[in-house]
Amino acid sequence: MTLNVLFAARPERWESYEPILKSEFARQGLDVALSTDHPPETVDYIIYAPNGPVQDFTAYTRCKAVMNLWAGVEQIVGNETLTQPLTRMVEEGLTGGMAEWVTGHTLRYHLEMDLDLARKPGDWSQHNPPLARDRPVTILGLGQLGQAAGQMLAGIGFPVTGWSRTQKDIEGITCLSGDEGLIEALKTAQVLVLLLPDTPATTNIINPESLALLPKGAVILNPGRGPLIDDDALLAALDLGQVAHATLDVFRTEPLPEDHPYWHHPKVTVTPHIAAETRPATAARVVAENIRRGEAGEPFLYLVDRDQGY
Ligand code: NDP
Ligand code: OXD
Repeated sequence: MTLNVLFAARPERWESYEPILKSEFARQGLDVALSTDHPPETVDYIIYAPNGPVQDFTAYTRCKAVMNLWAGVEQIVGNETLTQPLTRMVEEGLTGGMAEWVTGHTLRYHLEMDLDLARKPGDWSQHNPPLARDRPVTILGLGQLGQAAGQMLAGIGFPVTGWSRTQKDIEGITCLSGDEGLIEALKTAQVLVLLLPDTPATTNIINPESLALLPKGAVILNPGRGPLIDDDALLAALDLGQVAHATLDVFRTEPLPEDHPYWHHPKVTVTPHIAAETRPATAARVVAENIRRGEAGEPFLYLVDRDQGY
């Protein structure tokens, strides 16, 4: 029987996804009619993006699963019209891209690259940053992305501590959990990376109290989600020098409004939610595998835990 699969991401994504999805469906032996406009009651699976056209799932009465092309699910996890299983995106392009972004921005601070980029002709002043082994990095969130970033950083010598809700055991990373673990993780963080999901439990986890625990002059990288940070508290910590610099990729409001203080703050680098992108070629494989699983009665990969919110 032909399966109707609805592509409900932004229309401009269709061109890059259509051919690769079709070839992955064929590779899995799936007979699929892929479209951006199947009538709702005929749809078997939805390929979804938070900024796409479908936000009310009520009419999709035959749908067996909604597959998010994004890793983050905060915009859909509480959607009461969604009663079907919800999966999120885990794929090697997204994971690799995030590990590279985190490593690149960590190295920027670690090597004090800004000093050399701003160097004027004739300025021979030398600076000698410590070796990576003397620059502890902490990652809040040890999921798919936090682990990959942590392992890349550990691979080039940084002592990496990670913190998660449940206790982990990951080679090369000192793993902590719980309230005491968070305090310990923050106290050593010369570079603090936020790779937590946006849930009620993680909102404003970076606040006046947690910022005060960081070593003076710590650097913050936030490729996770904007609400992890109490923005006023971060701005105050930057002004005091408690935090030396913050590179922020995600914000409470996106695009970041033009008059937001982050745009103009000398100690803030803004990147426009580009830390990691889902790559169609590798994402299509995951989507096709999940439809195959759905049809075979096997458990879906990367199911979202609706109670935990991620
Ligand atoms: P995962 O779900 O794999 O990992 C989430 C991690 O956060 C897990 O280690 C989890 O703990 C931990 N966590 C969740 N809640 C808590 C809590 N209350 N206390 C302590 N730890 C907690 O997610 P990913 O690694 O795939 O992605 C992380 C986030 O990155 C996404 O949710 C998204 O917001 C963001 N993202 C940003 C992108 C960008 O371009 N800027 C691109 C892609 C994702 P446990 O392991 O115990 O479950
Ligand atoms: C994601 C993102 O969640 O791009 O995948 O932020």
